[in-house]
Amino acid sequence: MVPLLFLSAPAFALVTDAGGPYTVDAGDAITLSAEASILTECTRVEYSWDLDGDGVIDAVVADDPTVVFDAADLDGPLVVDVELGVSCEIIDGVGLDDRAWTTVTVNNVAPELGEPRIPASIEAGDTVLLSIDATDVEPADRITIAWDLGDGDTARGTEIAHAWAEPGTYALVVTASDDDGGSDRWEGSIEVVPVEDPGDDGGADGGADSGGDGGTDGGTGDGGTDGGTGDGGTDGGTGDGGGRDTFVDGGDTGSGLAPEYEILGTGCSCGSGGAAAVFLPMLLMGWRRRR
Ligand SMILES: [Ca+2]
Ligand SMILES: [Ca+2]
Ligand SMILES: [Ca+2]
Repeated sequence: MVPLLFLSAPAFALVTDAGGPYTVDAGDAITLSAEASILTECTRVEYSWDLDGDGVIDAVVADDPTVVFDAADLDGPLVVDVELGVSCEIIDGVGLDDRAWTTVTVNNVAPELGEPRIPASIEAGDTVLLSIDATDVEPADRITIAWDLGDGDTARGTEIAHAWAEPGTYALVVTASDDDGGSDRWEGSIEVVPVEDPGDDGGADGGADSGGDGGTDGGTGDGGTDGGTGDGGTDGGTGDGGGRDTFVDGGDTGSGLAPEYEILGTGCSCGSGGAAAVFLPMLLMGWRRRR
C-alpha cells in the first residue's frame, strides 16, 4: 500500500492497489484487478503491468484496472512477482504516478492418467504388454509412471512387459507422478487364466473318442456288433466294466434265427469272458431250440 499523495489539495489523491495475492493453477488464467485503487480527480488513468517480475512492462491498459495473468506455460509451484504502475492524469500533462506490488502463486497441477491398455486374455506365464498414457499441463514437468502388478513385481514406464506366473486375480495399481509432487492413480485388477494345455483339444477329443468308443465298445457298439461276428465276446468281456451287454447274433451260426441274447454283467473284465460270450449264446440258442 502506498501512502496518499496529494497535489495542491487533498481532493487529488492516488492510492495504487494491485489486489491479490492471487493464486492460479498452472495452465489456467486469472484476472488481476487494481480496482481497489483510490483515484481522486483523475481524468485519465493508465495501468502498466509487469506480469513476470522482470522489470519490463508487459501490458499497458488505459482506464481498465484489470489484466489477464496467463499461466499456460508456467511450471508450478511458482510465485510470480507482479508490479503495477498507475498514472493518474489530472489535467493535460499533469498528474500522479504510483506503483504497487503483488504476487501470483502458480500451483503445480497433478498429471492425469488415461485408461490402461490390457490384453483381453492373459494366460499364466505368458508375457504380455501393458501400456498407459499420462498427461501434465505443465510442459516442463517430467512424469514417472509406476506399475504395481499385484504379484510382488513392479515396473516403470508407459509400456511394460510382464508375465504372471500363476493364474488368479491380481490387483493392478498404476501411479503417475510429476517431479513437483503431483500424482494420479489408477486401480483395477487383472485376471490371469490357466495355461491352455495345447493337448487339451486332442486330449479332450481323444478322451471323448476313447470314452465314447470305450462305452460303445463295452456297451452296444463294437461289443454288440462284434459279438455277432465273434469278436464281441472279447470286446464285450473286457469293455463293459459291468452293466448290461447285448450281443446280436450276426447269423454266423447259420441258424437264420438271429436271436438276441442278453448277458447281465457283473463287472467282469476278464479276457476269458470272450469265450463265455461265445459259448453262452450257443448254449442258450441250443436251449431255446430244445424248448
Ligand atoms: Ca515483464
Ligand atoms: Ca510442475
Ligand atoms: Ca505437474
